[in-house]
Amino acid sequence: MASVSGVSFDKKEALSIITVENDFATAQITPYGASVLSFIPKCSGGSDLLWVSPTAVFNGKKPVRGGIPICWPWFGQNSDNPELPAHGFVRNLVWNLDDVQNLKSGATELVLSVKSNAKTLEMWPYSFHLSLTITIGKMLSLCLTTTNLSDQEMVLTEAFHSYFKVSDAREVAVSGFKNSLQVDTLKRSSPSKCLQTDQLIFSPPIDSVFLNHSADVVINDAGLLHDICIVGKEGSMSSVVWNPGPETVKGFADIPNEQWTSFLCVESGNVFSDVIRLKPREAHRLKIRLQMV
Ligand code: TA6
Repeated sequence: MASVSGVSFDKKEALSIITVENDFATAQITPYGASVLSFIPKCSGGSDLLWVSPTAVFNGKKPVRGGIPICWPWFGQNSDNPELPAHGFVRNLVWNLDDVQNLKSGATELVLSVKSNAKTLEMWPYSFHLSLTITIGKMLSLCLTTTNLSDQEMVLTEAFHSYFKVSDAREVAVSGFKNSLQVDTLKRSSPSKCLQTDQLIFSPPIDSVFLNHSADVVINDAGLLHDICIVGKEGSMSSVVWNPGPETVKGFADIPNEQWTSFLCVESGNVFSDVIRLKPREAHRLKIRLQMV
């Protein structure tokens, strides 16, 4: 691939790292899982929108803890076979970098893709093509396109599992959930509730799925003096809010115990009952735009 100004290639342990620097932002992406690891808008004074654990592993054997891993073609445990990897298998695959270009706007666009092979067909019996278009501009835009190349209907769930850097997960205000159906997965026995208020009141741990939810979400972080906005979503009917809190974090080898306050996952996609059904040759696009204001 011809070199593109502002785009450089490096390695961190076993992983390739692509660094993009343009007039709007600096970003880092690894083809391992097509995960965006860093997005620092020029206007942020050097603050990263995303969080990566200081003890994340870059050995290519497990997803990097942080950034934006892609959960696909199932979110959480596979309901038919709990032995299969949680959150699907594409976050553990090295994606192909199909294209990198600087757009007329000054933004930089990367396209990465992955397709079915003998190993994926053993775990999930559908031929597919999956591509991720990443646009680094004033906003970070991600568009995940699933194409069903099999001759059967494909049923899947998916999410951008975004880890946002926050000043303190106990102090941020998260809004945009009015009228969505909250499923509190930490209290499986309790009924789901319809959130009447815009603002989510919580104290970690939290692991909640919001169904019937396509609205913008704002994380108001008074400590970092900015808002993180997830705006203009397309093809997304669910959100997930997750933070392990002070006890559950101890079970994560790649998160230092005291670091649970430093991030909040607010994920966008289609999970639980919000499944995507694709007929042969049909495609689905899941799109998000992230911005710091
Ligand atoms: O999205 C929330 C969640 O599914 C939690 O239940 C949780 O444990 C987490 O994602 C992290 O999952 P992982 O497989 O990356 O360790």
